[in-house]
Amino acid sequence: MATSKTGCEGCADITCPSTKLVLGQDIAKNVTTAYDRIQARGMAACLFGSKGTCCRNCNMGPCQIIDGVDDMIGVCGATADTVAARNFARTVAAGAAAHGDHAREMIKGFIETAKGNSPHQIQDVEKLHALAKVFEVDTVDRDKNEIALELGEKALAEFGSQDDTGLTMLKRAPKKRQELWKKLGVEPRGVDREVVEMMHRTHMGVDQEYKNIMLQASRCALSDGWGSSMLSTELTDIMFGTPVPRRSTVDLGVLKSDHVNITVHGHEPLLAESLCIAAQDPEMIALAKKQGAKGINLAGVCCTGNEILMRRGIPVAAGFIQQEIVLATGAVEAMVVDVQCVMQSVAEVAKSFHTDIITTNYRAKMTGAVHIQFEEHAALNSAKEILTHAIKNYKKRGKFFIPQETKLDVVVGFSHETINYMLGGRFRASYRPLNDNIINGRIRGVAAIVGCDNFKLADDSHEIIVRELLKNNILVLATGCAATALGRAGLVNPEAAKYCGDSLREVCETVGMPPVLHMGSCVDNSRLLIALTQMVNQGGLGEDISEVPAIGTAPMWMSEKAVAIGQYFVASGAQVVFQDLATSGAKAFNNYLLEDMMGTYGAHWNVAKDPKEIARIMIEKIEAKRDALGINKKKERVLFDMNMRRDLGDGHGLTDVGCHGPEVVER
Ligand code: NFS
Repeated sequence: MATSKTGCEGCADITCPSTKLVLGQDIAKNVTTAYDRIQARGMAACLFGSKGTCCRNCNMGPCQIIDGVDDMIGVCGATADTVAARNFARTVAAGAAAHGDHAREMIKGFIETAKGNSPHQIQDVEKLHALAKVFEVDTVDRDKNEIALELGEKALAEFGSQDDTGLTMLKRAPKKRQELWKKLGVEPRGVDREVVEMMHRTHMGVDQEYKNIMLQASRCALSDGWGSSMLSTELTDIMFGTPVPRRSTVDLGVLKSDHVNITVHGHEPLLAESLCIAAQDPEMIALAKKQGAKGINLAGVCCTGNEILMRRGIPVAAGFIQQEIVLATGAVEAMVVDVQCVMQSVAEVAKSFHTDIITTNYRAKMTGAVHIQFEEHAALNSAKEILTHAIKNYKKRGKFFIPQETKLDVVVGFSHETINYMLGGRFRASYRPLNDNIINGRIRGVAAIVGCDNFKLADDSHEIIVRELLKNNILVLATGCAATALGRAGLVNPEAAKYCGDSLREVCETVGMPPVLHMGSCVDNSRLLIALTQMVNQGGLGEDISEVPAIGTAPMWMSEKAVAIGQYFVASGAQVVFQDLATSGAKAFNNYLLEDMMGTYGAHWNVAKDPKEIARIMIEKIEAKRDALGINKKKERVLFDMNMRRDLGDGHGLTDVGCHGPEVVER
């Protein structure tokens, strides 16, 4: 039964006001949520499973391994290190497969759009041309759809590629990183191939050396970050528009009492974008009015929410941990879902209300849900059929409760392109000002806070980490449900500059930007790879991502995708901090992840549970990078007037945050 949880081992207190408000209502008293289930389970997690040493890869076992105990190795002789590495690598493969399958659908939709078979248009022609150049697609005297078709086909070919030349996007990485990948033999060759090889190598009796297993895990993860995820982000931007800063709102208060509320939950923006178009159709609006509603209110949940938030400013009602809570309001006519991060329990919660869960993808059905297949070839018709079903539920709505006061303003839409303009201005669009602000110490470094939320840590963990980072003048880039949680905490808008240390606050206030830049969904973590590369290419912060004062965290990771992301960050040279990893039962392998990987990639994994400790590690690592770059040395402070600034030439030594008066510059 719904409770305002008071804590149990294995999960944490609810601090989120909107969650507490909803669960405190009478209408929610028969609702069972993940909080209740965790409380009921207590600390029942299997020690072998949580430490990574349970092997189920053949039928001689399952074998539960104890590292260092001779008769507690696998029946086949597999050691704790081999088993934990195989389990970890399979997690990476599953995460990469999820991103890969999502990307494939997006590219197929992109091709249909180029052929004129969808309700969408190629919108960002500038980005289309930029990407065509990367893929060596001729753009001269060609129509945008012709270019898009060839680009889409080349992108799709990356999935089934069998040659060994490496994925096309790898060449966007810093030169030094590309050389390292080549030397290590971890350049991904085909998106699908790396997942298949990972599954093969972790099959019983194949790869039994943990470092070698991890080379393929890196290759598989890189095929996600620099392959499928990046393809998905870029082609989605071209088709639906590259995000630009815009205002919107987040949290349960975005639901409307007098509208048909439809939440869109999952990941693939083809469905969500089609629903957005259909919801504006006069025929659909008229139907809603006929049912007594004032209109149709679409609201996002999880990453599909982030996709339409970034590009259309559609509000996000909830992140991962609130997917049951949004239904417990009793105010949702339908939750439309596609793939990934949809808890099976939503069908059960919906039973207490008039709400329908509508599954839309043949790959993801659910007992108790209504299935309406979303047909790409007839996207608008499918979207209307789904909306019609939802609208007709409006009349059945009973008692409901919307915590109206929990609706937070956010400014979102920071693609890696936007950062150029945001800090560089229209005439000097580049990463130069960001680099200069890092070099002069106004911004100490960049922290990416990404991934899920999870019931294992307190629901304000993201907020606690970010407040510490901001106080220490670290600029935060956020994606996924982490970004939604930070939005709920009021940190994703320019007014949050007041929580920053003096120098970061000065930069944010001058530019008018939030200190937490929302960069999109989880596939959009690929934007972070490009942003880091731009920082390297701009100069002054080293020659490789591993030298940039930057670090990532997925403090409340839940999904296997997060581990794939963590591994592609590390293999790209960026350190990461996670709340835990299922590897601690294998000493040598665990040590390899947490320390020795540094020697291979210039980055390694870190683990810490306490949010303040996570922040401390991040700050410490960023300062260590600054020390290594030699930019932490005290510099002479000189008052520069405009002429002196001009003499320095374009960009060099300038802290171009938009001010035009004399300024103190360090040199
Ligand atoms: Ni990412 Fe998105 Fe959220 Fe985590 Fe799930 S929605 S792709 S995996 S839970 S951020």
